[in-house]
Amino acid sequence: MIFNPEYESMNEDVRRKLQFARLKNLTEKLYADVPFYRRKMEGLGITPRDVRSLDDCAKLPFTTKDDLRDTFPYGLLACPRAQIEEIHMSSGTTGVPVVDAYTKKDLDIWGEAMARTLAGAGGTKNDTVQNCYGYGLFTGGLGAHYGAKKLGANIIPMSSGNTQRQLMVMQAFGSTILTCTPSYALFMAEEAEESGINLRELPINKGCFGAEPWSENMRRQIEERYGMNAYDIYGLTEIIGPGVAFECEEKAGLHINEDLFYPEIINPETGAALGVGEKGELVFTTLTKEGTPLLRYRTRDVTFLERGPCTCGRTTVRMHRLFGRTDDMLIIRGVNVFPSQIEQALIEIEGTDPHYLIVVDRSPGQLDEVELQVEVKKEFFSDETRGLEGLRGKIEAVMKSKLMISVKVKLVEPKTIERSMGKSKRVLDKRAL
Ligand code: DLL
Repeated sequence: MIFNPEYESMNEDVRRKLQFARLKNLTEKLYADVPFYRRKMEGLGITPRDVRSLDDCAKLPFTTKDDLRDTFPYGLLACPRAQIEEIHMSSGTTGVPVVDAYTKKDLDIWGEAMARTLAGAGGTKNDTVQNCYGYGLFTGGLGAHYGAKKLGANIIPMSSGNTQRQLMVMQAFGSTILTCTPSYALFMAEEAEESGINLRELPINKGCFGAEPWSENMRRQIEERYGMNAYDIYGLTEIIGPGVAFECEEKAGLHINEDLFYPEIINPETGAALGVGEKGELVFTTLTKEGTPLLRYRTRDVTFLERGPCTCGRTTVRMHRLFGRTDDMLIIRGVNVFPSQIEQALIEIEGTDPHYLIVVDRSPGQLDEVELQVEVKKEFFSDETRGLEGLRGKIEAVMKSKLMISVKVKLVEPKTIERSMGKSKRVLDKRAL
């Protein structure tokens, strides 16, 4: 079901007109009310009058994480403090606190964006959403909560953690939609199996997972273990939280709510615009936000955009599932490696679980060394050592051929790599210490 066909299935020309009108309005407002943006525009020698078409967005200044750090906490506020109803914050992987301050209208739009997301997964008012994203400053919990409310679904506000209770509630209330990080979904499945609960027999049949990188392999595992359809959902605190983009039942890229968030892809080194289909850094301009609107925010997330009709009937541009982030790209002996590539390579190797940790260190001889700790499936681990040695060699060979770097593989027993109830940590870079 398309939650809001008027906007989600809009004719492209009409949408571009709407986006342009909103962009124009936004630049005027920021120029008039936010000294930070007026200074930035003046620095480039432009005023809102120079924005004469949607493509002129490329003339506007970027906003970076450093800008957010420098203006923390209220420097980017575009409305009087009294109009703010709710504040969220994330310190993300980089430790820079980013703030989103929402007015009433911003909260309404957030609910709408997340209702579209849940509907994208096939959710309706007849569903019961078990929401295990963390409630609090993190945007996941309340974002999914407002979306489920707007959809008219029944909502169970679990927050993350207390897995046995999650499983009890899932059985007792017959939850049908699960919302949490993909790693927590897998962790819950492991606990369920250990407690003798067959998730496939429960009504739970769809899930909206995001907030961290995950792979097709993890999707397959979640779908099999729960007997559900698992969908990728994307968002970030700075832009609104979850609700920026979501997969529909086709699972062929994430539809961006582009009437609300205008996307661009740029070359992260030069800032130059890249075309549809070209991989680069994702940039967003918030088109309707009142509290903390952002112009051309550099997300550091790497993907490409796809236009063209989707069989679901939505006309919005789609982004490919994230390849990684420009700032968690590892440079190992000069070779660029994303953790997601390592995970992707692991998929093809039978006997491994999608739980891994990449430990990077620098040996006394000044060469970077990578140890890849990989969990082995229970059946494999109880096998004779010869089988394990073979598996280790196989993984090392696959890494070498796919990533062009040598990796030392350490096979570890099932459940030894730390599990996460929220975002999981995949890289331990000891070189920075
Ligand atoms: O994680 C918002 C969110 C909550 C999204 C719940 C989806 C579900 P932040 O804490 O600000 O916000 O982290 C944002 O997380 O820039 C990405 O690098 C990463 N991220 C979010 N969704 C995905 C995804 C929330 N589906 C940062 N795949 C973003 C990969 C994701 N990475």
